[in-house]
Amino acid sequence: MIEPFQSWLTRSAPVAAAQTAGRAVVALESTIIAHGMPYPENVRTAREVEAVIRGLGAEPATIAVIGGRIRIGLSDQELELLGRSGQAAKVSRRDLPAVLASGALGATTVAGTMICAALAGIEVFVTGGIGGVHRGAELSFDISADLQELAKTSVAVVCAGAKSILDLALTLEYLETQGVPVLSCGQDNFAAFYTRDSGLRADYRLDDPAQQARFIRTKWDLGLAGGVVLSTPVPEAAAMPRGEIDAITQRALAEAKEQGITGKALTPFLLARIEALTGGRSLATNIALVKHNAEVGARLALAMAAGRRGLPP
Ligand code: PSU
Ligand code: MN
Repeated sequence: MIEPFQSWLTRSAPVAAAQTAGRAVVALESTIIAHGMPYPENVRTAREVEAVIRGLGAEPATIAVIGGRIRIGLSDQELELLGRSGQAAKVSRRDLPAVLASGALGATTVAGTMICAALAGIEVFVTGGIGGVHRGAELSFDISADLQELAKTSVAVVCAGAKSILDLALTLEYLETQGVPVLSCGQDNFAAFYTRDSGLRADYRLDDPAQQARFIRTKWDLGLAGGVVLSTPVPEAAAMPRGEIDAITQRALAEAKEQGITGKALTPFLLARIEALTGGRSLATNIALVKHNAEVGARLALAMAAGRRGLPP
């Protein structure tokens, strides 16, 4: 039977071929391209991240909404369009029907990408840093829809922790309440995006992709729907000094408050201000961490695919 959602989904030829062959596929988001980094670094990074994944033997599937279709796997020209247009909507769960039905251009967030990846049967998704509980959320109620999506949609999300503009302790509390396991690879603690160590322990440390895959498969085999976070720290050489990034983040947060920036505009504003205030160094860190996440994600996807085929991982 063809499910109704299938008519909204279009896979690129390489992604369709990889899935038919049971090969490893890694989903990638597009908000990071359209709203998370400036042009042309955004498009260059998107292509480099895809190349990292291909180099390890998995197939990248960058996801966006284009021309009234959820597109799974984009061409170079489509990556350019998203990175350059400045017009793409930021598409989370609530926005997906509007942007699809209208035929507008949409860049999917972590939440939006998880929904589309799950519809397309892709189990592993790589981003930079997930959204989370914003600082001062007790007054603003600003909690990223990414966390609710992790609670219900069964996709493994590989990240360098949650973005350090957030309240990371409250983000982990929220994930615990929602039953979302937080795995860490390469260290015991949850990563802090621009820096390696949040000072907060992840739930389980699993460095080996086969072990990560076994954990995730066990969760889903039990019918425990929902995502898994796999955190891995930015490579040492690319990490920002903790004190400096903390001070700059405080400043960017104060500017956002002064200028009344809230809602979906807040995270892109903060990332752009931090980039300006660090003279571009935070962008280099962001690029390095996404590429590293792509390596970890590709290895996980290969282990998941091997497990599906019943091979020793
Ligand atoms: N990771 C990055 N840069 C980004 C994002 C993640 O390195 O821009 C995006 C993701 O799409 C994530 C979004 O879902 O930031 C969070 O936005 P908000 O806080 O409005 O939920
Ligand atoms: Mn928000």
